[in-house]
Amino acid sequence: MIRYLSAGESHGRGIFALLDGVPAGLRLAPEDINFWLAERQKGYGRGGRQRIEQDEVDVLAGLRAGVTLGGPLLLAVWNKDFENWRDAMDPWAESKGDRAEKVINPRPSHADLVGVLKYDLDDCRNVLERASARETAGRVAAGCVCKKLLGEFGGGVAAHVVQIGEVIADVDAVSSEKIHELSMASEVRCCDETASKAMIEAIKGAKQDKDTLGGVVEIRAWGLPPGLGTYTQWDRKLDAQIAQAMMSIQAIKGLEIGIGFRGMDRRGSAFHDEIVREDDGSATGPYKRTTNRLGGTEGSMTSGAELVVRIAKKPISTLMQPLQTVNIDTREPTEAIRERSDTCAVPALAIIAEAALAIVLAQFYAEKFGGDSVSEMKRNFDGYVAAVNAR
Ligand code: EPS
Repeated sequence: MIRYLSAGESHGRGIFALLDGVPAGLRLAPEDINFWLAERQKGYGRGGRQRIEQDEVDVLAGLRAGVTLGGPLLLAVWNKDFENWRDAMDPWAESKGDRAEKVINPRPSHADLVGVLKYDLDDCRNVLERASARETAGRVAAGCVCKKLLGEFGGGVAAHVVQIGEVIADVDAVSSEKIHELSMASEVRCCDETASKAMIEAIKGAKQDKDTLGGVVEIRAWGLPPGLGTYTQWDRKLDAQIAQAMMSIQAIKGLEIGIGFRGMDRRGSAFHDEIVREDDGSATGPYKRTTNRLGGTEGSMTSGAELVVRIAKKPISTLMQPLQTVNIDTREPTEAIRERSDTCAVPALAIIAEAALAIVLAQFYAEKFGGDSVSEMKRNFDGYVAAVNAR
């Protein structure tokens, strides 16, 4: 079973990802991870922090000569900004007890307020450091390992931005294999050129107005055999695990699989995907669908069709025109803290969500095909695909 856990604060020493259960024999190169870490830092609408960081992975355990050993992988992404925050964030330094240094004006919509109540803290910094989306650097590092594993079985994952604020892209005709190429040519990671320009204008406008913007990202995965996941138990359902992975990304407020909410004005006859048989011997099996409104899952298992997931990210809660809040010391009304932040981080979400989906899919591959070594998994995968194609 592949498990992902992370540790680390936004301005602490670094972000650490523990990826347990990766099979032995998976070949990795630094660029498999570093390329995507750098991509995560890009995107129009990012703030000053990304000029400080140059994220790179440091593999602390589980890898020898570029090949996984089968033990836990421990991945570190060191925070360069820690040096600027050493006084505030050093694990051993005496707290100065300086009231002015404490964050006591929680931001509406952030974890700040509920976090101090839940953990009995008197400083929102103790919450916001861990609640920060900086954690997603760890998720991307771990997700890149999982993407490499999927690649061993012909599986691919790609994500792109389909909405920022009021601007909605026209991307239904974009083939999944083209998503990386097209979205990387766009500063907002959107495959629709016209929409890209409008999105950039929208972000500029929001920044000028000291405001922030959210949006929607679509993630697609292809080359998946039918039958990953199960209908037999609630916590092993693929749809449920996808939702868990996606909704645990900071600031995500909505998710749909396939046409989801957008399809609810249709009758069943215009919604369900009809079944045909095409004997092409591929890993996705001989039974195809004439449409893909269900987004690649039936009964919470992959159907062999492309997996299509959309997630909605709310606008960032740190505003340069602060919203009303309450000072947790004086209990008086005040303005929320105004920390340096991003205007829009939806382009980065594409990279993060792609990685997060790869982790879930790798978990289900390991579950179905046995997870000790890549070679064993391949034998099991090939046997299963042959059996499915014989049906
Ligand atoms: C974040 C606040 C900002 C973002 C950060 C997430 O950080 P800072 O307070 O240092 O400016 O830049 O995202 C990252 C650091 C990152 O690497 O993605 C937050 O509060 O969630």
